[in-house]
Amino acid sequence: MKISFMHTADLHLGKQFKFKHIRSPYGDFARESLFNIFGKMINTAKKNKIDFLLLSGDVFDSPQIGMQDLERFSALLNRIPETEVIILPGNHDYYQKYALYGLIDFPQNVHVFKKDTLEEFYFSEKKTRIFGLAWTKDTYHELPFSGHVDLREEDNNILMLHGDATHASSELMPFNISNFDYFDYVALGHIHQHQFLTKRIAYCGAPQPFSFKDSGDFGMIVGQLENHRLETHFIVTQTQKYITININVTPDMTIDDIKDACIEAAGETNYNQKYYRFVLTGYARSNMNIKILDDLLAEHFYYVETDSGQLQPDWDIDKILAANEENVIGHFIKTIGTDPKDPVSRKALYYGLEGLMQNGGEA
Ligand SMILES: [Mn+2]
Repeated sequence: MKISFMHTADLHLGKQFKFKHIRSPYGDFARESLFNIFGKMINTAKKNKIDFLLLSGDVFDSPQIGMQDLERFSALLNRIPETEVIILPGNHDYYQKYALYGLIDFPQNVHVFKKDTLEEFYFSEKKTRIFGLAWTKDTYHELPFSGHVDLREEDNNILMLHGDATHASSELMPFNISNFDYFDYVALGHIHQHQFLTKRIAYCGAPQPFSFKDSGDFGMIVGQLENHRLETHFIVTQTQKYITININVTPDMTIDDIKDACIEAAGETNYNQKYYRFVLTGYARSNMNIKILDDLLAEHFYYVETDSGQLQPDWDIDKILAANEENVIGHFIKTIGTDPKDPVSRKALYYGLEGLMQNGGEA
């Protein structure tokens, strides 16, 4: 029997985002974007008459998700009565007796794994068995499942797991995927970067990047199964992007020059929903108030922050000359002059010194 499915995980609905710009509304926007993407997924499921929506854990950022968020979530699932929705609790939203999402009445098409031993939901009309086990506490040193199930040839057999297939010593439910390669499809959650570990075993990844640590594409996996033949596609769903750019500062640059360098390096015309971080390295003139750079850039970007932690103050040329009187560095300074007036010579002095000092001069 032919079936279709959508596989997503790690939505972290309700997540509290923390940005360096704490007075800003960005956290609210980012949190709302997760519901927005989930709403679009629901529309996609409806339009394409998807048979199964697999939610492989960390759907909620915590088991204490608020009632309003939970009702929004439930109402969205209510829009796709023809799609069977399978929820696997992960480490962030592990199942507890008093977890709100375990107490509310979900629509009939919603099925939640609630035990940390292998359970299954069987959909006889679609000849499909979906196996999984819930997190019911926050740490698992091993998967509480041997890996063996007797499968029937006539069924579609899907396994859902939330845990770490990449680190055997993980406390977040490590497992060895080679134990599960006899399933038609294994829908994994937990790692936010999507990856196909084999043709049939995949992390769908988070639908949206969450911080500057997240690079690459974020989306979901859609698939079809028929007579154990599997076809899958990764679909990008992200609406936001985090971009980190290094800017090399030299002492000849004014604050406006640095601002322009940042804008030029970004090289985009549409900044909406893009989070920029500029990491400044090199040497700034000693009288520069770098703190105002954030404000100068703020007019230009949707979100911007700067990291000037690695930025060094400009050198005291006279002091360097005194300490390097007899070597090539001193000779270089004397050739160009300690305080050249024309910009080209100034640049030559700073760039040349940067190279020479890296090779062991005394500052
Ligand atoms: Mn997780």
